[in-house]
Amino acid sequence: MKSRAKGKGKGKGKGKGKGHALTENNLIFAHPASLRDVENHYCAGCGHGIVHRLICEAVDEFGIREKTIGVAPVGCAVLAYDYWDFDVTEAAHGRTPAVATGIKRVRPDNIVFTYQGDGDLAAIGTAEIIHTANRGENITVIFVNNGVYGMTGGQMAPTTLAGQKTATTIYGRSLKRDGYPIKILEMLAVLPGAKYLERVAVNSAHEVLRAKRAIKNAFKMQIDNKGFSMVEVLSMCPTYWEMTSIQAAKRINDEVATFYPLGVIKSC
Ligand SMILES: Cc1ncc(C[n+]2csc(CCOP(=O)(O)OP(=O)(O)O)c2C)c(N)n1
Ligand code: SF4
Ligand SMILES: [Mg+2]
Repeated sequence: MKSRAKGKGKGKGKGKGKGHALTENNLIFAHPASLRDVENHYCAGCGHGIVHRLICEAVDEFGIREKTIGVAPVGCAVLAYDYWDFDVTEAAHGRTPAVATGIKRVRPDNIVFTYQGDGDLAAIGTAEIIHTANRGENITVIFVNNGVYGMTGGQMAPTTLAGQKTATTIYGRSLKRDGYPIKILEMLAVLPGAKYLERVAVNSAHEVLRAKRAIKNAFKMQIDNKGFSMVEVLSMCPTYWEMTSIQAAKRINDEVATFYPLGVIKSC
């Protein structure tokens, strides 16, 4: 995530002014103003950095940097606040939707989003995501599904595919022993409070563009006060999939997206 901008200011706001809106000076690609110029701590081929950037592009393009508040998770993205040059707070594991609810209710004019992994959202935070969606909170959830607990060593997550080997399923996930992988968006779709649900991936340039469009759609729902919006991003964890970056990107197409279909699950 090193940019071509000079300097390596770590302090909040030090990166200000280095970035440009994508349309400025006829630029078609530039470092987003909301993305701070810091060293990337993610593994090579990890999807988190791409998703971080897409959020920054959306924030910049909507011109909402001064009123955006992110809620960072526990997981590999625990340091998300280091990358974003807007307000970010941290929540206990799985509780980001509850924290975001509180912030949005007190400050309804702010744009509030959570950033969560699949362990965070679909395991320890199951109750929070269901009730937040069910209440129809006007927040946006960015859900990064990489099928494992990356931060703690690659254990099975609720989203781990049948047969997938992880640190805690060394012979592969057994449906009989471990149950079925959870399709969170399809589960939330039955709740009237959930207004916009889309699943995307970040394993190719084409999918990244679609992911950006979905993230922008989700933020727009909130800007227009339409209620709960969520984007699930199928993301690579080459380290705990024990693959090269290229193999991991291919696995999204070959295996992950065949179980978790891409596209809009619900929009109203
Ligand atoms: C209350 C609590 N329980 C357990 C943990 C340990 N823990 C930290 S991150 C994590 C899983 C994170 O996985 P995921 O949300 O999928 O994020 P990833 O690292 O894969 O992006 C767990 C179980 C914790 N920090 N706090
Ligand atoms: S362990 Fe996986 S999710 Fe965590 S930074 Fe590395 S590749 Fe990304
Ligand atoms: Mg994960």
